[in-house]
Amino acid sequence: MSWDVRVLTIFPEMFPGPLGESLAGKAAADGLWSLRTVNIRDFAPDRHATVDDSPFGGGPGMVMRPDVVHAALESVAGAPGPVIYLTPRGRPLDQETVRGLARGAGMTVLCGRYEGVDERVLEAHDVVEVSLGDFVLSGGEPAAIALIDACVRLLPGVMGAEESLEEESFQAGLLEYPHYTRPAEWQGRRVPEVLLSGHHENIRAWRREQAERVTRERRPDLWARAVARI
Ligand code: 9WO
Repeated sequence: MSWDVRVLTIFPEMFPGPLGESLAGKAAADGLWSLRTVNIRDFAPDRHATVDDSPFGGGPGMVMRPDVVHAALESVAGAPGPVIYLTPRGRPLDQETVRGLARGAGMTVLCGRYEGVDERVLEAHDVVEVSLGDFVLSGGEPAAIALIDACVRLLPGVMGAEESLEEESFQAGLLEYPHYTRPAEWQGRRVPEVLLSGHHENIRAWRREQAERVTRERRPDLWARAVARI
């Protein structure tokens, strides 16, 4: 069973982009997931393939037309999984949501441009609005690539060693501990002795402490949630 993504965009050339390389690219070649782009412009009724119009009420910029976006969404009707619209207005994405999406059959990702999509088409299609953070891009496409990447790496068979995912659940809700590789001394900076000791229990404890320290210092919001869970 394959995990299938549809991406609705006026820039289909942006895909697969980074998703054609590395882990995700190999997983697609192995048939573990698939990506189909739908060019929203193909659904514009007029000769000039207009997808946007000026906002009612005035103001700057342009809005994606509901009829055109609706026709593009209708072309993938019945496909499994939610329709996700990537926007700074959306619910902040977290790893739990990513896990839920990866466990499902796939998703449809709607990429907006300009000032966004006419609100009525989002309502009519039960679109789920998702944000990757408090910043504004020029369009949803780079966010779509990030979201798909986060899901694909969790699909069964994608990460060769399941160890990495086990480690991830051990660290659940915490930020990464510091990593080191050879040489043991680089530009006068030593790797923490415990990591050279071969004492696996101490190493595990040290990494846990470090993950907790980094989380406490940098993300008090995550730390409060982690403490509540312990
Ligand atoms: C554009 C704009 C221009 C003037 C005043 C306000 C404005 N808001 C926007 C805007 O939010 N445009 C979005 C561009 C419309 C939806 C697609 N775009 C987008 C998605 N930008 N940033 C994202 C995004 C998606 C997920 N996580 C973070 C950012």
